[in-house]
Amino acid sequence: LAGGAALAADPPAYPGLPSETPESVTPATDSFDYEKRVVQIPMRDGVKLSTVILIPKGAHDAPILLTRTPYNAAELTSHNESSHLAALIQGYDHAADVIVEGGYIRVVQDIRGKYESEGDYVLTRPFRGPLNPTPVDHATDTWDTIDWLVKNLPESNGRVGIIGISYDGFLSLAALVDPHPALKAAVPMNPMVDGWRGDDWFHHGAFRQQGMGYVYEQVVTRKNEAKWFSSHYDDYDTFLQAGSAGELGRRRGLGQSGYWRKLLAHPGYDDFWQQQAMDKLLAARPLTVPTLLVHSLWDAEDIYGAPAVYKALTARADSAPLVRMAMGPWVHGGAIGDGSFIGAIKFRSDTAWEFRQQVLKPFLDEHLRGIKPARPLARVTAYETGTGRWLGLDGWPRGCTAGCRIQPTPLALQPGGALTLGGAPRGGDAGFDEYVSDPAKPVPYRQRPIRPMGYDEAKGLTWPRWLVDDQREASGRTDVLVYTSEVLTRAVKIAGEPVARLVASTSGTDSDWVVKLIDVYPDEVPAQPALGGYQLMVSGDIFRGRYRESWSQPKALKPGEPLAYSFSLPNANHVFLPGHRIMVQVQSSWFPLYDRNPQTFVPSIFDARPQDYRVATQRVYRRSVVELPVVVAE
Ligand code: PG9
Repeated sequence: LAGGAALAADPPAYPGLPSETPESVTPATDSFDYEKRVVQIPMRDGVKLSTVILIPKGAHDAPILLTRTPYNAAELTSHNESSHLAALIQGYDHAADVIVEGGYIRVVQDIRGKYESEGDYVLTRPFRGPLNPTPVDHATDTWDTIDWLVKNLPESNGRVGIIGISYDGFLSLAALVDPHPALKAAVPMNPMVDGWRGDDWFHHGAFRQQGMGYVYEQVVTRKNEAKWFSSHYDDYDTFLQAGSAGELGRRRGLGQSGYWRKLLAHPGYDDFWQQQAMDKLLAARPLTVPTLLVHSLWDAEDIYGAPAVYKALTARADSAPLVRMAMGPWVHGGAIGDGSFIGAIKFRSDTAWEFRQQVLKPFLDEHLRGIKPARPLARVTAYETGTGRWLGLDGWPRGCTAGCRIQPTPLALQPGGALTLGGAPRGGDAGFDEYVSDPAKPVPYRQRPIRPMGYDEAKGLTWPRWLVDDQREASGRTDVLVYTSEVLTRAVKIAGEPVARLVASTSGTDSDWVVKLIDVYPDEVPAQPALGGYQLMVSGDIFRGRYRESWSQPKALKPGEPLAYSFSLPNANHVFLPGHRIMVQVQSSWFPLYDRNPQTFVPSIFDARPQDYRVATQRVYRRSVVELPVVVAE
């Protein structure tokens, strides 16, 4: 013991064999093609935000490209340790090729309360107003940051762009609210826009419970050090065993997260959600900054956001001319990666590279570098899935540049699992198909075992691509209704949001309805055998029955009564090719991505007790249709 005490107070020195570790180390950066500066930028309330600035060596008159993030600026600016800027920024949240080719000064900042920045963190902090009584928000923080950058970077040309994916796409939208005059371009990619209607937290009121781990890690510590833990290899078991999302939250100590308490308090579409929906906020003011929205057609996280903002902004004559949108066949964030395939689905080319070179680069060149594009960028650049070609359109939704229009056309659910496009339902109004929805055996949303949300193919975390999973498993279940068309003899193109118009009853007092629109490949596809009979979902969504009459005031359903449900499915720009068939699947759970509806009306499904979960008999009536936005010649 005495020896140990001496050791602590007076560490031994061995002059004959001194330590090889210096007191501090200075990286040798002479060969680097960039200079890295890490600065603390003061905000108007005195809080300092940590900001990493990467300046190409020898830069002058260089434009600045800013990303604001809660995901660790230091890590996002060191994807690889390298003397080359391109390697450093190879990954989230960069379009490395465009940034390096354009000579941009790349700036990535920790938002307040995260990682090296001071201040408090509030997840998707609302704007100043009833939900945020402080003098600061993401609009003021972006303004203060840009002001500092243009005054303190002599290498810059004074023009700033903001870019980011998902949360950072939301932050790019936030920059548009009272923007700094030096902000000349914004590129919100897959932005989170409305957490209730169809982005991260709910879809039409059904809670996306696999995001609970995100809430925990993101909120309970500044540096995401406390980790959500697994209890089962298969998330299906984890969530089923816990019962309700509320109960799982209790078991994991999630109540320590302020954001979780907000989710529990706001299951419906109340002021909390409406007042922070970015499309609504941006529609209330003229847009003054050229904006390129980027949308992924198979976005597993924010499939609602970008087109909703496009719609809101273009509804204003003063904002519309400044808005552009690109939509591609990508997963969430896929526009910065390899866009030649998603899982088994291959495209004809690297669509993400094409977007970056032909849309993103000229857009940024024009607004940040003053280079006029060879030809003006189309209002909307949309990839047509099925055929595999890019279309330049003058708006969205549009079927073509000229000579066509969109005709809403009913896809009718017919007896015997038939499906017909156009024409009336057969078999009389009273006909229906029936299934039993058992909350003890909810329909898995993908093949089990179902791993958590995560982006690591090498570790089997394939969450981002689940929307292109083969739907064959589901179509074989007795609790999934399946309707299939004849083999198509001519192509059917859709552009826009399909609308599910169900007439359905439940024997319970609450119910979820999932509607999936599927492209069924030919029985055999010799060029890629695994695609023979593949059931590719091109659009699909869930609706929580209690919100049938009002999204903010849930109401019990009348048992056994055929009731009308109408809800939009995500945008598609797809051609069902000759030789393919169209399929619709209807089911009442999509588990464990969405929490189970107990099928008994309770005040909040977060608090449903085990005895509330009851088997229900579901009937889908013949009057039900999926209305397709079919493109027809004029
Ligand atoms: N979809 C993620 C997210 C955005 C906003 C809030 C919470 C989560 C993201 O990828 O950033």
